[in-house]
Amino acid sequence: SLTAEPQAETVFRSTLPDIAIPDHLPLHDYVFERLADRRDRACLIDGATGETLTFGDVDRLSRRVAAGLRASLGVRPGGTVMLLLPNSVEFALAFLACSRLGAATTTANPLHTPPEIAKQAAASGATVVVTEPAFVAKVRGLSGVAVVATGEGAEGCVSFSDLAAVDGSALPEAAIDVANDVVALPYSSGTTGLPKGVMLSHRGLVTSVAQVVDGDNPNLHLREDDVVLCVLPMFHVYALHSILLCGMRAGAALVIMKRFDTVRMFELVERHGITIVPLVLPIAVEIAKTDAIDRHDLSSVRMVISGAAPMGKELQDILRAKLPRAVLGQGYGMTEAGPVLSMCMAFAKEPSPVKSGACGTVVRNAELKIIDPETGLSLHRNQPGEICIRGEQIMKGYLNNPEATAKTIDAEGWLHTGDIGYVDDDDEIFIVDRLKELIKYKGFQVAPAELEAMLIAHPGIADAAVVPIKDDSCGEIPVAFVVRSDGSEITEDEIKQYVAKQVVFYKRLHKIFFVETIPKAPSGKILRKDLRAKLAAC
Ligand code: 4UV
Repeated sequence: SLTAEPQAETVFRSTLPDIAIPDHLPLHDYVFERLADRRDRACLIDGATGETLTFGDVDRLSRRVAAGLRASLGVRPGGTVMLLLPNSVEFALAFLACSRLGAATTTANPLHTPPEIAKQAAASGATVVVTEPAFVAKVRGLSGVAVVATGEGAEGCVSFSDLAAVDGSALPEAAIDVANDVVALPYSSGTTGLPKGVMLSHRGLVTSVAQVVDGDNPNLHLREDDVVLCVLPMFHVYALHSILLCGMRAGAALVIMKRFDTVRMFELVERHGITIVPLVLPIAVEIAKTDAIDRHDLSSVRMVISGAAPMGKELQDILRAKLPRAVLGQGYGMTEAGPVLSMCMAFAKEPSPVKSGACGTVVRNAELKIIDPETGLSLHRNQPGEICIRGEQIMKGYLNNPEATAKTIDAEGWLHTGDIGYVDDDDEIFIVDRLKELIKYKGFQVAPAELEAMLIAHPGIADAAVVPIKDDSCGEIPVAFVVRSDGSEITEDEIKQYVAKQVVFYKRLHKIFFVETIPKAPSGKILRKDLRAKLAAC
């Protein structure tokens, strides 16, 4: 009736009790909190050379790089530095250095094309780009941006080793407002539209790391004697958070691998006694397929974490058989969520049993609900709906984009993920579909809106829509429906090449379907569900 009380919401919480989370420490002080006990322990190991930095080295060098960025390049509190680096020691040092300065780091895939990089550099307000000599040519043309290059011989660049040679002992302590100052600014398209800067504050990231690795019974139990494989790209929030920051906070050592190679990875596991292997679907598929695994001793591995894209029960079962000594489970993250929403409870210090296909239980110190996307009302257990999360860890918002922020975080502070899932009787979360338009190729984000804008800009194309097709090894691949403009005879290959020239490899279109019209709602919104159904039918 009209006078009824509003219905009570069904809110899900961790099965672990809440813990005290430091709300006053900047991110670098939080990850180095126990430095005094760990100075001489291995922190970062370069997989290629075996070169090892201890926690003491990383602390000292990150102070030096901070002092160098400040003195030579004028990086100040509130500034922004872009990291355009593959996995490397320098990535970690530069990230921590910026945190010390009260500056934000915006991370990008070094394989991005120059226009993709230029867009992010301008939108984020970066005044410095740190990159490798091989990628310097991609950023030369950026105006108002100083370029720092690692390694040797990049002409016209500031050398990273010169920055690291600056005396760090006199670095003034930056006054950091932990609740508001942004420390990481990854780009994500979220539930709709183009990639946007996701503002993660010091307090937000500290909370998210603490939610998984802190407390007497941490949800993700990393120990000081753990050795964590870092092959996932640090420029993506999964590795930045759950490998680099969680690993350092827990006092574990990281073995840094620049690019993935199955046999090389097995060799590193043997050489360094790697215990924790975070991966994504395509790596899991490679491991499941290869016989090489039988020629290596991987018995040191005690935990395999999969995240960033769905991993089916079958693949999980194959992996479990190949790595019988390891606990296998999933984490579920989203850049905007800070990033971790849920983590497998079999990874806890006092583990509880989990089911194949589940992507964990909501992290502690947070609330999760499932809502009916039509009515917005919260749903009970076992009923699929949109997953929403609330807590100190979620993003502050999108940079310079209050409208997009308001569409994602509602007035009550709930972040709407655009993922469809349910919570079962044992509090485990299962993701079953995606409400949002985002496509995930090998765990990388592909924003349909970006490709659609590019397609429509071509004179031979009148209209276009980009949707995913499911794929066993990549998860999803982007394909396009295209309406040719009057008189246009543009071909599938021409369109594929036109896009491929402008975008990083994982955004390339794999198939073009020519159609008469793109189905749209009266509001003009593309009816992506209809297109996905059309693909499923053929
Ligand atoms: O914004 P994003 O690219 O973010 C991520 C983050 C993944 C993380 C982070 C920390 C972890 O410890 C970890 O295990 C994983 O991917 O993409 C967000 C979207 O990716 C899908 C889902 O649609 C998100 O909204 N996604 C992420 N994880 C899973 C997933 C999963 N386990 N299963 C299914 N889909």
